[in-house]
Amino acid sequence: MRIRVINPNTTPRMTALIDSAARAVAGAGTAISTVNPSFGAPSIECHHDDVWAAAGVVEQVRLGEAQGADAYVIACFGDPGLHAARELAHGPVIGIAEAAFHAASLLATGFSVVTTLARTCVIAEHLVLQYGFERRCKGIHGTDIAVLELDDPASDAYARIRDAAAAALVADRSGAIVLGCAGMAELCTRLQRELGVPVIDGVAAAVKLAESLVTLGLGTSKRGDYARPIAKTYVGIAAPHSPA
Ligand code: 2AL
Repeated sequence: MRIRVINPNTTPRMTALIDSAARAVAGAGTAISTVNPSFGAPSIECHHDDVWAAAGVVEQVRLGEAQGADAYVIACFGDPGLHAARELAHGPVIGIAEAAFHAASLLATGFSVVTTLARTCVIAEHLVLQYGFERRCKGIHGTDIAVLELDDPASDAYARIRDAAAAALVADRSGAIVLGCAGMAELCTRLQRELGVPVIDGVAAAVKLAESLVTLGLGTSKRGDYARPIAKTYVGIAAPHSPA
C-alpha cells in the first residue's frame, strides 16, 4: 500500500525527519512517500501558520489522489486541514494528534501532552475537545521550545521535554505522554525508556493506524460531510484549488 505522509510545514529537514519516523514503523508492504507543500510556513506554531498549512495539506492530498495514494498522514500536531483532506481522499486520512490521542487512550486512563511553544497549547486543547478526548487528556504543557529548535543541540530540547513530561505525569496523575510535535519523533524511544511510561509519537501511531485501516479495506466515508467538495469556481490565489 502507498501512504503519503504530509509534513504541512515547508522545512525540508523536518520532512526528512518525519520520513525516517514513518519508515521506521512501516510494514514490509508499505511504501512511504513523505512530502511537504509548495507554499506555507516553515513551522506551524500559531493560528495564522495553521491556515496556510491546511491549504498546503489540501494541495498535497489533491496530488496524492492523482498518484494513487491509499492513505494519508497529516504530520503536524494541529492536524491542519484534516476534514478538508477527508473530503478529497477516498482512503483514510489520519492526523497525528488524533492518532496519538487514540493510542494513548488504549494504554492509560489519562495522558498528558508535552508540546512546543506555550501558545500552541490552545490548538491542542481545541483538538482534544473536537475529538472528544477531554475525559482522557489530563493536561497540555508547553515547553517554549520552537519547532525548528527541536533538533538544535543548543536548545537542550531533550532534557527540557523529559523534565516537562516527568512533571506532567505527577501534576496530572497521568499514565502516558503524548508528544505534541512531529519534530519530537526522534526523541520518543529514549523518553519512553527514561520516563518508564508509554510515550506516543503521533507520526508512528498515525502510520500504523493508516496501515491497519487500509488492510481492513476501510476508507473515508463518502456519505454526508466527507463527500467530495462541492464543485465551484474559486478566485484569486485559491483558483487552482477549485473543486471540480
Ligand atoms: C508542530 C508540528 O507538529 N509541526 C509544526 O510545524 N508544528 N506542532 C507544534 N505544536 O508546534
